Amino acid sequence: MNKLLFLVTKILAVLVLSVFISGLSGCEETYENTGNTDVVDPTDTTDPTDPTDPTEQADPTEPAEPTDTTDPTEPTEPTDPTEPAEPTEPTEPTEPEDPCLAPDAEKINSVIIGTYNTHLFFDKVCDTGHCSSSDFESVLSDSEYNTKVKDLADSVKKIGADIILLQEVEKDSCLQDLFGKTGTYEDCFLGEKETVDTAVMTKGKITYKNKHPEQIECAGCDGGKTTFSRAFLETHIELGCRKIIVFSAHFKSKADDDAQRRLAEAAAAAKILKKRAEENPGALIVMGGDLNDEPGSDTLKSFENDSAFLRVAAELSSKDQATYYYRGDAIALDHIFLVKTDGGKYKTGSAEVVKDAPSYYSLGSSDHAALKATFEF
Ligand SMILES: [Ca+2]
Repeated sequence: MNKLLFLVTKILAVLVLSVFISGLSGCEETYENTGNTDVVDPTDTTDPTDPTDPTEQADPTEPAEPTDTTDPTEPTEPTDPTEPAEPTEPTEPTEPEDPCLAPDAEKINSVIIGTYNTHLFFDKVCDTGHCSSSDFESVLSDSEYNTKVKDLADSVKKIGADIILLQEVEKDSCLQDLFGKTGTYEDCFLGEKETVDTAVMTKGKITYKNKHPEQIECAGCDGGKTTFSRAFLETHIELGCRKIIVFSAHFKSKADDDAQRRLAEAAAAAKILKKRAEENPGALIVMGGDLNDEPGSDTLKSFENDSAFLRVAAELSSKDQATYYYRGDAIALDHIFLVKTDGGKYKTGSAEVVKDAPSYYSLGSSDHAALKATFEF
């Protein structure tokens, strides 16, 4: 009985071992045939690597069948007309639009324009090489320069213009310091040409600048030509959805006089202003500055005798027009002219000389008073 039990146990052990050995062989084949989980018959003698074998299940190098998991019912159809190819085109919507072109754009109804001769607004460097007390250029100490900048900023704030036209500014750094100290403007430009120059500070944005360095007609000059003595500074300004063209002028001084040149400057300026009005009938066009001559003079007649222009201070008494005190007389040397267009008009009664006191004809550290006026659209 024990012998029989031993024999049966032995036969079973042989069978188990046989099954175990054939199992090991199947793992190898299954591994080689990646993706095919069928159990390989251990008795099958067919070479699994033979590609001609019709019983071959899956070539591991053939990716088509097992890797294709695309579900044909998935909504990846690209021909759907509702699938928007349009929104990917960003050029149209991102194009910057001028907000002033919108029907409900807020436009300003009026603007204040002023002019102010800053009086020899020099810095701390001797740029001409001639800076003695008898020379034109002076050199300021640190504290003198800081005082000058602060004083001019106070004066400019007192004038309270949206656009201020300046004269006698030496350098762009001077203008930048005044611009920063004043703190109420958004753009500025210096018409650099001579030792001291014309400039503009404005709210809004300057879109065009022209210093007018060109030759101008001068009947009384040698060769019949001359130039503006300082830049006849033209700037185009966008402010409150309005187009405003301003000119800052500083004609030839009567000290070391050259009346012919001053006359030529006035005639050339009038010509340029009328041309701009033709080209920009919808713009407000204003010229202001130190024209170094009085109402009724030959210089001023270039504008006063032409119906294209309006001298805004003409409605004031001669005393109230005065911006300068010269040898016992209060005289008007600083002027603002409107160039008549459909783009804007002078607000009657708004012209005002800004000065330190009624009996004074100057403002702050300058030897000139300022002039300002309001224009309506
Ligand atoms: Ca200097």
